[in-house]
Amino acid sequence: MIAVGAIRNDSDSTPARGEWERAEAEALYSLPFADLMCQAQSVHRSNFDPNHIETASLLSIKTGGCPEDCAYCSQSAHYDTGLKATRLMDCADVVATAKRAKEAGARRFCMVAAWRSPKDRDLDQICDMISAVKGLGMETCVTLGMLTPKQAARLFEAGLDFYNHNVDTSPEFYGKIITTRTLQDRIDTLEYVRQAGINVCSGGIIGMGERLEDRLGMLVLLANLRKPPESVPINLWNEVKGVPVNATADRPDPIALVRLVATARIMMPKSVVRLSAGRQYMSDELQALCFLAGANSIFIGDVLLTTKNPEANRDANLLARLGITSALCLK
Ligand code: SAM
Ligand code: DTB
Ligand code: SF4
Repeated sequence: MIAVGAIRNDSDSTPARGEWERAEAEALYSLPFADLMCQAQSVHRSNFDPNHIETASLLSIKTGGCPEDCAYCSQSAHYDTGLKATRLMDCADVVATAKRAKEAGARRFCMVAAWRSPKDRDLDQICDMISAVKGLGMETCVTLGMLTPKQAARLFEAGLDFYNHNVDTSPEFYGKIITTRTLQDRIDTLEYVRQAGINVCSGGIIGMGERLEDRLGMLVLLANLRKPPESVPINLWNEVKGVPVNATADRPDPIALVRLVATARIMMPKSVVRLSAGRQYMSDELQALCFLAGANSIFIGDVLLTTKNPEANRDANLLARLGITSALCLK
């Protein structure tokens, strides 16, 4: 078992502070809006080009029938969501989809499997997919569930750039959302990924009925990892029918989302913060405020995995009006 923040002196210098207290996160989050935005924008400008965002595209390479019980997810076999489970896609089909995503403006291609953890024989196919997608000149990301250190090393050898594995929520709320694997299981996988030399992508979801303390607790957890993740996806829960979250969730106040993004930016200054699921519910103005607050990555494409994303033209149009550059082009 690996403790959160157990090893602080790794070889690369970590500019993030790494020892955030929940009260500090609360104090930042509660600043007058203009002060919070000013601080977030200043941190953002010191670390990134504020007029550029990263574009990533998702593909569900193995959909549904998942043995985990994540209470928000359409793909869990524990709930009747009406989703048809599929087998692992062929490598050629994955590469053809990646090629189309590249042509549509995606720089990174994220291949996602609804698994608790990959079987070693599946990993052969996954490694082939990673090498082939990398061969197209795209950055690669996979999300396959929990890994062993050996599996992480194999993915690194195949040329994997990023591994996505979310902490999802705060330590306190976690047990209300997932019972089939622990938060520590997830933290262990993140550490194996880090030790293998792969960049870490980890974030979570808001809008599942959690409290503000849980949202900030999630940011504290991420910022205090041995090294903060290189990518931090912030997902707004995308509604799916038939899962337990349905009954409890209220969509978060838009200003609360902007405050959370700004707080994430300040707490993890070097991380790319991705405005992930849930953009379909957001106005252009809300997304613009999130970019001002320091979000600098989005998923593009009309679908995420099983739910909707804004259409390509709407995204291209928004970015053009904001003068934000990306690999996404206006059709
Ligand atoms: N099975 C793998 C795992 O859980 O690590 C990978 C796939 S899972 C779909 C990846 C992440 O997507 C989850 O950890 C969760 O944060 C996010 N996610 C899943 N369903 C979502 C939904 N309905 N709305 C927003 N985010 C969601
Ligand atoms: C992440 O944090 N968000 C992506 C990616 N990592 C794998 C997934 C979003 C899924 C949204 C729900 C769906 O489309 O099924
Ligand atoms: Fe399975 Fe991942 Fe969905 Fe959880 S989030 S049910 S592990 S696909």
